[in-house]
Amino acid sequence: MSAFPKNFLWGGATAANQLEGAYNGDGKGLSIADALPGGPDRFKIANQPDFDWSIDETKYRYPNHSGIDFYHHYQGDIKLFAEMGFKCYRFSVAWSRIFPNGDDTRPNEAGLKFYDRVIDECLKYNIKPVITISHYEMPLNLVTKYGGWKNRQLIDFYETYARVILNRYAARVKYWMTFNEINSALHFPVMGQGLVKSNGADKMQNIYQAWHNQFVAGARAVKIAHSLRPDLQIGCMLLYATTYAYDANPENQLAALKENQAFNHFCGDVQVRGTYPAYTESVMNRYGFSFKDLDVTAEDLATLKANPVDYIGFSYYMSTAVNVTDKSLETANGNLVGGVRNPFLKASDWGWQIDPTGLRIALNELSDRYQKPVFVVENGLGAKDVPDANHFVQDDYRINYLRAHIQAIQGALADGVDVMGYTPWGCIDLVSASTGQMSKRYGFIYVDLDDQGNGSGKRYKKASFGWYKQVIASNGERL
Ligand code: BGP
Repeated sequence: MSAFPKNFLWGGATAANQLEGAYNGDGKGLSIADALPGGPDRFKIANQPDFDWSIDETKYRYPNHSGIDFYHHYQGDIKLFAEMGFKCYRFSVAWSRIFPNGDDTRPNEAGLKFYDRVIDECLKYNIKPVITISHYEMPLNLVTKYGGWKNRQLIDFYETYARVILNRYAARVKYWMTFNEINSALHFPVMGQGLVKSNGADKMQNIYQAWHNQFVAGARAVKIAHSLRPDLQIGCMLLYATTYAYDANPENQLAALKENQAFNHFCGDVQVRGTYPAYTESVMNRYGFSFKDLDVTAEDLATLKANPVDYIGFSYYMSTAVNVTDKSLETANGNLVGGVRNPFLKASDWGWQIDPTGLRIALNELSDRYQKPVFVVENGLGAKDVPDANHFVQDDYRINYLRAHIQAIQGALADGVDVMGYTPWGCIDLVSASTGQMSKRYGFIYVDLDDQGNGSGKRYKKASFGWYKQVIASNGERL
């Protein structure tokens, strides 16, 4: 018998701004992602004091503008997902396709129709859509005119947007998430909160205010979702980087615990438990402010309390290690977080430390902490694939990575964790969030485009395509 439950949600994950293209098509407005230049320095550039958000094609490249043109290829792409046997497909709705400026009085019908078509295409193959309401792409106007998520007005704009898409799609879509990797703002607030140095990211209080506003907005979406359809499942989405103490030195253990609180758990604690955790004040004091300094109303707190999320969605790519007692240790790169290099682990080409056991630990930690189902909604290996003359990629390195992580999920299931599903990231090659380039690939499907935008855009199955198909067909038996 397979270790995986019969209804386990095998699938894949993408985000609108990283694959759709058609960035200004059919009435879509600009999003913050559209205004970020491509290239590994994209966040650094956005944090310069004179960065002005106007798109300057003569100065920068914007690979997200064309993405992999999923906007015009979704039928063929979803057909390939169906061929792999996907039970679900996690994608995001681009807020700026629905409300081009974020503060419009009416939604853009052409944008709504696009997702009607995507959803119907999934349902045609019995693929359950899993929708992220906001994945790193708020309308740019909400940043330039309102200053991003530190402004309370965004709560109402998000609520209006969430109500529109929930009303439209709830009958066909059971699984939702409020904000992608909400906690990533601790280190990189630009994509999720619309905050850069010039509009407030230099002050931690603004990041916490923005989070509070997002928590309330998310809770309002949960309320709408449940009033429309009581069996609808709406989760939070965390960037989870399992965090170890480097060694048994109690100082390092305490530092790791505090790092876990501040990064891995704070946002989840509020969204799942509906209240701010006891350590809130201690975290905020570390940054020189107090919870009392935030704009928080009694009504906000009641909204949070009454509308916790149903499950915990999270991304998992790597783990980190904390050492505060030895300053000479080598630091590590990572998915927006770093830490020190862990001598027991190998790293990807981008320095992300590969740790399948860390996923089993993450699943247990989240499940124990919240007593709710958990959903691995992102995982994968970013690699520089080299296709042969027939455009075939023998990506055994990716298969090995995914196999080990699926085995870790198997382990967690045996530990008693309620795991809903597994949607590896970038199931089709797309533009990388951190590098803004095509060459960091995650997919089972190779897309013939390079960092300069050259190539046919054609799709080719990699070796991992056939492998994942067999994994799903055997419900995780044949790895
Ligand atoms: C997560 C994001 C995704 C995605 C992924 C891989 O942080 O939710 O949007 O891109 O990581 O990261 P990258 O593309 O930087 O390799």
